[in-house]
Amino acid sequence: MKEELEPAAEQPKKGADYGASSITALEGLEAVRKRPGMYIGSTDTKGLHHLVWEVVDNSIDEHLAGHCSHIWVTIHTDNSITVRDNGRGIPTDLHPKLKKSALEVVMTVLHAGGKFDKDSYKVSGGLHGVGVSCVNALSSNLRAEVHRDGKVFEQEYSRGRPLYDVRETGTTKDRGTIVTFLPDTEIFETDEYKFDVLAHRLRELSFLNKGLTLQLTDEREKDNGGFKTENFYSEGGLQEFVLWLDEAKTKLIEKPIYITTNEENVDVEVAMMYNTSYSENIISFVNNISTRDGGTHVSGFRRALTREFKKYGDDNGLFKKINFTISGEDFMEGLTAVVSVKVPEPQFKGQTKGELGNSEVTGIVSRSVGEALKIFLEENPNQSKRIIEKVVLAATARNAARKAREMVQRKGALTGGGLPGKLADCASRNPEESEIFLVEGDSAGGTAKQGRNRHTQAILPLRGKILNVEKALEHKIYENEEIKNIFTALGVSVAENDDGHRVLMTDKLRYHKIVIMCDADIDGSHIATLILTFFFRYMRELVEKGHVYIAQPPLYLVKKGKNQRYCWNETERKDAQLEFSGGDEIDDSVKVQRYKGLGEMNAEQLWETTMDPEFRILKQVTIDDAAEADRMFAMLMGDEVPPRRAFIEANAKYARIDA
Ligand code: 0RA
Repeated sequence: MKEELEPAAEQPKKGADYGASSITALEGLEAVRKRPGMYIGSTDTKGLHHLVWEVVDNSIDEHLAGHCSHIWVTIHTDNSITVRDNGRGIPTDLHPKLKKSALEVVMTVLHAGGKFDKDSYKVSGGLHGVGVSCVNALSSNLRAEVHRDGKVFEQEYSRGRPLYDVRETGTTKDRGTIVTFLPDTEIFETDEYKFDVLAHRLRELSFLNKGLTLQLTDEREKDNGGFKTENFYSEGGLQEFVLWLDEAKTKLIEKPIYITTNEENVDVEVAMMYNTSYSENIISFVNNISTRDGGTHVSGFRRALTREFKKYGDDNGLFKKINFTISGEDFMEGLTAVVSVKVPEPQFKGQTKGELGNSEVTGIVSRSVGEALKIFLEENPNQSKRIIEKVVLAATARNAARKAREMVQRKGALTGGGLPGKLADCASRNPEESEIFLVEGDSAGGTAKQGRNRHTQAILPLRGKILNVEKALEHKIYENEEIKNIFTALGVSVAENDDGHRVLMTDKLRYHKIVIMCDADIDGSHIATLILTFFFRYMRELVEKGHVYIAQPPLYLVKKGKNQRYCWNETERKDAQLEFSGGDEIDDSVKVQRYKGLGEMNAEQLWETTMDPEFRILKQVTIDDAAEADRMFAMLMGDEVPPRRAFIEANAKYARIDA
């Protein structure tokens, strides 16, 4: 989960005619600069990173066409980026109609990139794929260098306009394309590249394109004498992807079930793994692009999985003892799968275009997965039994959970919608203006009750550490006092549809802002993480809709004479201390109060700093990458200790421990 909002990407219309004049090219690039959001989604940090993916996508296409084995990405100190590949190099010969170097055309005409090479199997970039010319238009400076036919060529551009004609600068034994660009600060709200964001996607690309080496270097950071560098390479492709996703989970079967086929020009690659957890984690890609809402490829996968395991269980009498139905969802508990298809002409559906629409893909995936599963089931009777036993357990647990839920929900209804006794509700009945603070501990809860705006702010104190839902069976969750209180206070309930899928009923949600408010110490962070784990696993929809926030209480109060200021970090504290001592040296008799607990503030202070909508800082919780979030929650809250230890050791340097 991240704390950023991501607007839906709008897609440009398929662009300029290839025979168009150079005037049209400039107009095209002007259009990109006028409405950048239309082309790259947004001009925030997401759009900034998108520029890198546009260029990398072209190199990946070279890999898919069988001509490129390495891609190097470098972040320079000025936040410019270089993407280098060892592909064929962008052609530099004269374009017959435009009388210009093909390189210049690729760099200055919208959507020109792939049109030189119609026969090659070009599939990447289905969703973005607006072309490297967009990156050029949105860069204050871009330099392209091509190594091809033993020669080096170059051209530079400013905001998309060539600074000189393509020129030959020397000879070379290499092959490939080098693009260096500096994002235009007139366009982008931020210019800072994040190593982790780039690393995450490059790792994903290495799993999706086995055999391709991707290297990321950050010249802003020194590491062991050199620059910080990470290499991504996967021999096993999706098999290694699922093992990486499941790093913190306990395996139920020995190794991933792996499927690759090609039918009707559609490449299907699937890897799946069962673990002992209770969650399902299916992620999917079309032409290397994540389809977060699934689509026909995922439907085909689910259909085959349910069909083959159900048949196997029935044929071998493994469902005999149970007196309730097994539903589709039960086969997905503890399943981690990556479904990746390469489709020549993908159709993306849905508001955020995150869903594959091509109907022919359902049958293709269903057939290939079905056949592979038949073979697995035949050849691995012991592991197959283990999976079916897990399915039966999931069905049993689902029935127990339903009973527990019905009990709780009926009771709630009988006591007249009975809100929890601990809840100090707000007066407003308009969810849009109403907020609920989930507060760590009764004492801070008391302070918050005194300090709040009674009209719009409700307070629900939570007792100490809530249940770790990562390790608990579902019915335990509905029986847990604190969690029951959260459900009833929010007015949210759970129902089950025909295939056993749990659906969160949010139409009666009583507050549009749900604010987690914990102490600024280690225990507080732990409690916030427990609450977030609960929301991620059981109320994910509320997170996805942007209803969940984390309050940010101040860490310090700096006082001198009549001056006093709340500070949220070290820099602010030092600045305040310096300012109050007249801009000279820090005067240590300057009083600094360190807040660790919410309880150290009185009601007025808590209101002023943390609850007052005019002044407070709230962090909105969003899910940037569900698979990454799943991995992280399993790592932090799950059964396996060694991965957690490794994670803590690797990240200890970022932690600040002050007693
Ligand atoms: C057009 C045609 C060909 C390759 C490329 C573009 C190309 C573009 C980029 C962008 C980054 N790296 C790239 N590598 C190649 C085909 C060239 C041929 O047929 O030889």
